Amino acid sequence: MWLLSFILPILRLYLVGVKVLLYQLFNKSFTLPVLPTQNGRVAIVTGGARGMGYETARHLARLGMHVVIAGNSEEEGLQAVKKIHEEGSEGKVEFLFLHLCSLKSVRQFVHRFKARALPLHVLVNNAGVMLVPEGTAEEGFELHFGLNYLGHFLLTNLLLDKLKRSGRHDACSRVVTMSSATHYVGRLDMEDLQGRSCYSAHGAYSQSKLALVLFTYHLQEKITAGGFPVTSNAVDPGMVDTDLYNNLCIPAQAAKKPVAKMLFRDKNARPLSLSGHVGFDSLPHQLVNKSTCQGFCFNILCIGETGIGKSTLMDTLFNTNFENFESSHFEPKVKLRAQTYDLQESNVRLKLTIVNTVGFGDQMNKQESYQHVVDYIDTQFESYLQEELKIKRSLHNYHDSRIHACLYFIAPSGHSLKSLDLVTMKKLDSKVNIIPVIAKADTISKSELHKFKIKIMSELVSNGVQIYQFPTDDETVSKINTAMNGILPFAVVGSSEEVKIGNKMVKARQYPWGVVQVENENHCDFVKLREMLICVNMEDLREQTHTRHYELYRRCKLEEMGFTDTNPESKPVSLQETYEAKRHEFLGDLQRREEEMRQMFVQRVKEKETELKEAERELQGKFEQLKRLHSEEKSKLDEKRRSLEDEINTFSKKKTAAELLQGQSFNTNANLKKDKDRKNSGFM
Ligand SMILES: Nc1nc2c(ncn2[C@@H]2O[C@H](COP(=O)(O)OP(=O)(O)OP(=O)(O)O)[C@@H](O)[C@H]2O)c(=O)[nH]1
Ligand SMILES: [Mg+2]
Repeated sequence: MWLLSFILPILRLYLVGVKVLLYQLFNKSFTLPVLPTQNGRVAIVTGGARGMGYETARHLARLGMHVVIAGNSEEEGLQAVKKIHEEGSEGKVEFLFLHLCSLKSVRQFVHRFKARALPLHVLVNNAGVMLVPEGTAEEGFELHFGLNYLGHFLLTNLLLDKLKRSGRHDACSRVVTMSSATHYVGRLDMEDLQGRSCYSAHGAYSQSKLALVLFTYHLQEKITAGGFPVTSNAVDPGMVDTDLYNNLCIPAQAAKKPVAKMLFRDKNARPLSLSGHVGFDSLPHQLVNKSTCQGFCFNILCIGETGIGKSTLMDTLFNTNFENFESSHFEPKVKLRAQTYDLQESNVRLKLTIVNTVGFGDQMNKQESYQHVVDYIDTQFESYLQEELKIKRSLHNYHDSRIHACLYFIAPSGHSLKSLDLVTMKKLDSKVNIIPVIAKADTISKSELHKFKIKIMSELVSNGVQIYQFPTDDETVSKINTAMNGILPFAVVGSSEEVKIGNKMVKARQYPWGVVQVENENHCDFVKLREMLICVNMEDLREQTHTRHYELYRRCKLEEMGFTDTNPESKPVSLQETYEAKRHEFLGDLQRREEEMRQMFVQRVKEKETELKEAERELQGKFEQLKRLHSEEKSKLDEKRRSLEDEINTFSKKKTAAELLQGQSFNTNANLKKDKDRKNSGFM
């Protein structure tokens, strides 16, 4: 009997072990999925200083989590912390002492952790012992049962309030308990849980793992009943090459190395073992570091009529107060106002640009409303293209102003989309990622909102408007993104006010009849929008902008400039060939135009020559006529002169004769006087 209860657990355990081994050998090997970053979240990993615990802590830290390694060897723990830091992990890592063999130590650990006032999002119950010789924990419990199960049971229960408070319904906190396939063969001996009547290390180990699985299920039931944002999970890691297997029987120990080799090789690659650490496992990390160092940029365009709640939503989304200017309804045309802010969360820097449409929809001519938006988006693409085409490019420090996400604010009319909404979205859907949102969703009832959403989506589909679809090809986010694609457009509420609900201050809008909580998913879709836009799909939005929208702009622009990838016979042409062809075409064109100009010049010269000759002839005629007139005039004058000269001659002659006559008569008179005087003197 004693022998049976000693041997049976051994047989069962090794049988399960062989089964797991065969399963792992003949099934696809595990590849680590790409996980979203976990900045600002906190995890505790028990036994995180080595083995699976260390790998878990390391990966969580890489994802940006603040990781607390809980372990019973300070030296080992601090070394693990140092190693993770040296890898340049994103998150903070620290060590806290925890001896799971002592329930007192568990309480002290929880006390110390709670004193830090940190939230707790993930608790990994990883630490454990396997097949250790008979021994007891501090309070006298059998070692497997005490450490593997009771220690974690107490730890989880003492931290449960923290986990409940830190979780959100869209991002639950988690308890992850490391179990094992051996729980299938575990037997709970309720009469003798400590195995005192007949100790079997194998039986005790299987029992502790079964207890953990039962606890996990029970905890999940309790959480579900209470509606808390926490999940309780049990994990079977399968066969892992760690020190935990050091207590296996000797034949199993001997088989460990070759089995590990078989299990952990990549089936497609030619294996080449490295004799030491080379370091290329840090490649993904180098990429993360580089990106973090450079910082990120994200540009949001808010399109919506004046006063629809654009600025309030932006403030609520980023939990800050951006510079806001109230717009007037009398803008003659739509203006786009861009403001850039440098934000920082953990060690990630984000250059955020918010572009607002000022006066959108206020013009009589609605084309005036959307055309400026289209032009703005194109201008940003053009600037990027110009930078790309420069010989000396500086794209690494170029401020990329291309719009990554366009939040289109739909008025909460409950009726249908306005024609301006449809036209604008249609004009923009090939240029930008459009995410439609129903603004001020607190002003519309729940049933109306439901119908309104359906109406909007059917109108978008029937008008062929392509809005942004959250990507579903990445399996880590496909589930959530598929669900979110189904509830578009998001009905959002924004508020800068905080209202006290219970003992917490929350963002809300307060009305005489009640309070609308912005972050309550029963009240509006704000949390979903924030999650989708910022936490899950920000990188995809950036990528789609570059690979889809900008690519389309670039292609059209280059085609406009005459560049093509293929010639008319659909054969590929290189840039050099295109350049040569263009140059040839240009030179031919130049030559033709030169010839045309030359001929035109000759023609004009001839025309001018004829004109000149004509003018010369005319002038000659005029000259001849003038000459004739002149000679006629001259001969007339000569005639006149001659007659005048004759007259003068005649006159002179007459004058001379007259003078002569006058002279003679004077002389006669003088003689007569002299005679008279003489006579007179003779008488005296
Ligand atoms: N009921 C309700 N009111 C809101 C909401 N969001 C904003 N408001 C109010 O609407 C008014 C206008 O909000 P803004 O955020 O300035 O709107 P805007 O679109 O930025 O306005 P302009 O920039 O001037 O075009 C303010 O009184 C806000 O308090 C909401 O979700 N629900
Ligand atoms: Mg505003």
